Amino acid sequence: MIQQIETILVDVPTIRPHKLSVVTMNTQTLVLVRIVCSDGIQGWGEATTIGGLNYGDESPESIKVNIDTHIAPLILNMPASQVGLAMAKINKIIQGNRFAKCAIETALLDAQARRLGIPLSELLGGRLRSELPVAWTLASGDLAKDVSEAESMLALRRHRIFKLKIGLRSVEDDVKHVLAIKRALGDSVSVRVDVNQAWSEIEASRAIAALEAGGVDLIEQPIRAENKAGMARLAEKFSVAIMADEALHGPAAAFELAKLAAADVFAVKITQSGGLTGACLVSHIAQLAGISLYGGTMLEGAIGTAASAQVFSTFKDLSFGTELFGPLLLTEELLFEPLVYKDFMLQVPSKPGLGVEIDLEKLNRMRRPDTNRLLTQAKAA
Ligand code: MUC
Ligand code: MG
Repeated sequence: MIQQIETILVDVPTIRPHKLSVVTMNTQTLVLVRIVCSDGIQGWGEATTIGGLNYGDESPESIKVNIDTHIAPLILNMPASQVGLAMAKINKIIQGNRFAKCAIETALLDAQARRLGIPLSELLGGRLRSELPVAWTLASGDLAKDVSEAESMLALRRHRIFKLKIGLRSVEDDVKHVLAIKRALGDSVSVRVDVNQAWSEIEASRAIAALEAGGVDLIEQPIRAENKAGMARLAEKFSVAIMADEALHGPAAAFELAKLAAADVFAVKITQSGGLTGACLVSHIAQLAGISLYGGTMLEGAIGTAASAQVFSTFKDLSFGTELFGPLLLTEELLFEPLVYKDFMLQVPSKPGLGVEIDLEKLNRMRRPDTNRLLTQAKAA
């Protein structure tokens, strides 16, 4: 039985300001969910977003209150091992709230996979790979800093794919900045841009032509998410890959984008997809439509990152790699054993469930005080 559901907010400073066109992040608020089952098994999930309400329409606080008030009561006392049934009840009654649903589904699947003694990937069709390429985002906004950050990542053999956050400055300045970085780093690294919807279609046309000529190999969400026809025109016009991110709100949006041929690549995110099974469905739609896949992030901590890795390990095509670097952007580690990044790859955890163990004492010290309850380590059944 599902006995207890707890939502926890943790504010963690970032290692440096992370500048997106929609917000500059100095802190990330992790939204964690813990589900305790009557057999003593616990599952963890995460519903972290970016910049309060700057990026999406669920904030950390709204996710917490909606889970606590509206979602958790629906599934308390339901059988913990019938994850599909619990999620069907939630999906029937609760509109929207994809991030909150993702955290709940992740925690239920984590608990069930632990119960069965298998990695979570094996409940999703089975992993096809045990490590994932990981991009790093250069978002200091400063050319010299971005180049030296990229060089140190290359020297550490941590990342050789770099995504540049642009869209804050003029199109001309952004293009100059990106091409200077591409020239400095050379042909052996992949340089990509994420515009986070900042350009008009006319600006995008002008900029993409220059970026394509300069060797940039992926253009992420250049224009407003709702302008799907515009995305289709850009994808048709340019040979450089155009990727949908903010436009990709789960399977229905994926189907619509595929019908319109509005992207060459999908940035699949577990939260935006409304959960792990939703993310798998998005990947199946992409596969059928001949759209390539990229494993996206909402800059989650280790739990959301491990959950994403479990999902992305099952994708047939993952030709653009992933950006599962969230925990590396944070100043604090909440796992007993951190996720392993080496040789430009993230190792997909192979222990049961998500394959990660939370340091509860540290979490209790760091959580936003909202309750007098302290977490206690549940005894294994
Ligand atoms: C986004 O739009 O992709 C992912 C990496 C990063 O730096 O920001 C996020 C959000
Ligand atoms: Mg993006």
